[in-house]
Amino acid sequence: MDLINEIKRLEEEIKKTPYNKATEHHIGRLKAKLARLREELEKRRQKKSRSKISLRKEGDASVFLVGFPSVGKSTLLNALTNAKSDVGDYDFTTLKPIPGMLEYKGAKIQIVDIPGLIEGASKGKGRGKEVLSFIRNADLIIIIVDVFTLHNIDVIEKELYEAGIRLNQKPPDVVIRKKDRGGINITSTVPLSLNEKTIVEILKENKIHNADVIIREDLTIDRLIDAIMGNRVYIPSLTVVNKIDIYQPDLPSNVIPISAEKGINLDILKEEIFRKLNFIRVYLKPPKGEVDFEEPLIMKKGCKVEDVCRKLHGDMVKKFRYARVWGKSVRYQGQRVGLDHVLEDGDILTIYA
Ligand SMILES: Nc1nc2c(ncn2[C@@H]2O[C@H](COP(=O)(O)OP(=O)(O)O)[C@@H](O)[C@H]2O)c(=O)[nH]1
Ligand SMILES: [Mg+2]
Repeated sequence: MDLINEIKRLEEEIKKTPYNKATEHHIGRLKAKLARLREELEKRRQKKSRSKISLRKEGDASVFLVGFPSVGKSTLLNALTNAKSDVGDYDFTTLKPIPGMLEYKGAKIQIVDIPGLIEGASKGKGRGKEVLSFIRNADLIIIIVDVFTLHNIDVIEKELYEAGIRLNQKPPDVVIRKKDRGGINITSTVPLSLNEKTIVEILKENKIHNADVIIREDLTIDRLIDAIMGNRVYIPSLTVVNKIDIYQPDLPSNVIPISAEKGINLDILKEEIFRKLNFIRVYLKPPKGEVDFEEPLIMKKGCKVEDVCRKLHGDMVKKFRYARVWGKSVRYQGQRVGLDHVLEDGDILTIYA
């Protein structure tokens, strides 16, 4: 049977089968097979069309605006950055990403207007596959719809999911070590809802017959398959509803209502972008000089003094003697710390080398 029909058949069977303890392993096997066939289809298609979309990433992070035509992507890009993207451009066939730079709290954040996304993209409609594989390069995805098309939030999320893009998820905490013999050995550090038979069947469906498997979360069938396939990307995302100047529908609490044209809530959006990227600002103070409040170093939450040293200079770590910190991360101001010290937003740092 040809691949596309077999995929359809599996999708239908999965939909029809009720999920319970007795059917769990059966569904597991079907889903694993489906994932494998989709992968195969994907590979065949990729041979035909390599993505020709390209972009020079610049700044501390790249944020992609993902939405259907006419929702206001170009308008938002122009409002947030120095870019001049054509508003009301009805040529929806262009695939050229248009970048602009947003400077916020000392961070340089590249915002990219991604045109050309249409429904059915993940199934290969238009040049949807190319667009979706390009979106995998984002550091943050902003899903954008307007007040008339709220239902498209689900549609876009589904397209991204089908393309192997996981939003606001951590990668599954699973290690699979393949071996030559010995069968499948499952160790878990937490109680699992899935039974062992299901896990084994899913692995076997993916031609893994001998392996040590270490599972550190109570995962679902889908996340186990994600772990096995290994080619998923995990990207944070925000959802924005544009054109609230026209009217204000009831909105779920996790979306940001804005008007790109009238400039409503854009400050909130910028702050959310900064927060979602896990950025913190670290201000440097030379041992005998003044604090540089103009240009903070943009680091990630959880970063250590050592990470700052690496960012500043390759051999700073070797020359490092100690550092002093003023700010939220220390108990008393000017505290002496080592390379392992974890910094927080707004900290002032002096490094003694
Ligand atoms: N009322 C209103 N119209 C907007 C807003 N943002 C964009 N538009 C309009 O919506 C249309 C499509 O905008 P555009 O930025 O080209 O959308 P794109 O296709 O997603 O890039 C244009 O006519 C814009 O003027 C907004 O916040 N409010
Ligand atoms: Mg546009």
